[in-house]
Amino acid sequence: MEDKKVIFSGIQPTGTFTLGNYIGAVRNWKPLQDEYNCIYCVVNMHAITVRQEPAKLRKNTLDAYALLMACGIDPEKSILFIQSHVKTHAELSWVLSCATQFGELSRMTQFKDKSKRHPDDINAGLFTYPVLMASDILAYNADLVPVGVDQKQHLELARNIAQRFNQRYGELFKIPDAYIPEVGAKVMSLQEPTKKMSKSDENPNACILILDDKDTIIRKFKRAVTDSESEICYREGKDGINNLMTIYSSVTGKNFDEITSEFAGKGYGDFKIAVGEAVADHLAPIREKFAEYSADKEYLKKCYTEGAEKALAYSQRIVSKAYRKVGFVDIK
Ligand code: AQP
Repeated sequence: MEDKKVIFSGIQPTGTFTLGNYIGAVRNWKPLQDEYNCIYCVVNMHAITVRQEPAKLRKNTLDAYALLMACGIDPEKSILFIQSHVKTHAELSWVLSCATQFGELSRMTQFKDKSKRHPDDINAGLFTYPVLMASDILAYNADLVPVGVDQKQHLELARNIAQRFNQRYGELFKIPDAYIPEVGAKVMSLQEPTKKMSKSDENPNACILILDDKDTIIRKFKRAVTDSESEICYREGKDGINNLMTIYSSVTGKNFDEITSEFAGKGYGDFKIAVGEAVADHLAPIREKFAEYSADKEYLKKCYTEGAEKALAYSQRIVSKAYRKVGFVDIK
């Protein structure tokens, strides 16, 4: 790979990506491919921190891979792979977990949220999830990590782990920076706009999936929870409208003042339909490309096999150094 800065990011195959995953993270991955060495991953090992049905996980993983390609990730330009194909992630994760404190992991809000949502399965993997995420990033010595704002806390922990390792054993890891978009870093649920939009939300009207058809998208936006006022402007307390403005701004490129002028004198109903149409039109080409890529199983297999080979070769160098630094004996 050329001597450019390195980007790493991943997405869980826990279902079809939401508009939140797309606006907050994945849409930003494509333009970065020209300027950086990009390494993108379907993080299926993270997905099993919440119970998954094996056949569904397998399908969701391949769909997520095809969806990333449909979102413009080019496996010729970037390293695009499936996490469980590359053993270095789990290997480094063990080493880094011995450089992570129980107290640090206990403070992670995602752990607290997911433990509440799955009280019958608060497994150790859910607790150590951020260590595996740190390994994903540090195994490639990534400079930048494009994520939604909800992942900022995990990224800060990855930085702390890297610093601690370097202090203990000598310089090895780069300290990665977050790359968070200005607009759309957190897309909220359409039904509870104080909560983030999430793939695993049980209410299907709460999130737009990027493979939803136009009618479904418009119907969900029409049902979006707003407030009892009528003015379309971005203001504290107007969580529902703020969220719709954020989404509309992300897909049209218009700023909040322009949106307020465009809809002056119009009602929430008109605005919701306009947002729905803009989103549906924006996502239509992704749906078409997804149908193409997911139908060509041989091509997909070739891409993820080559992606895994490149990812392994790349990360092996760094993980071997980490093994040596902690005092593990070389085999050759
Ligand atoms: N609502 C959101 N707004 C902005 N960005 C978001 N991301 C997720 N939700 C939003 C970003 O999407 C990337 C991939 O996320 P993930 O699949 O690794 O896990 P997640 O953050 O836990 O996403 P979900 O949709 O909420 O999945 P489930 O329901 O399975 O837990 C990340 O960069 C994230 O910031």
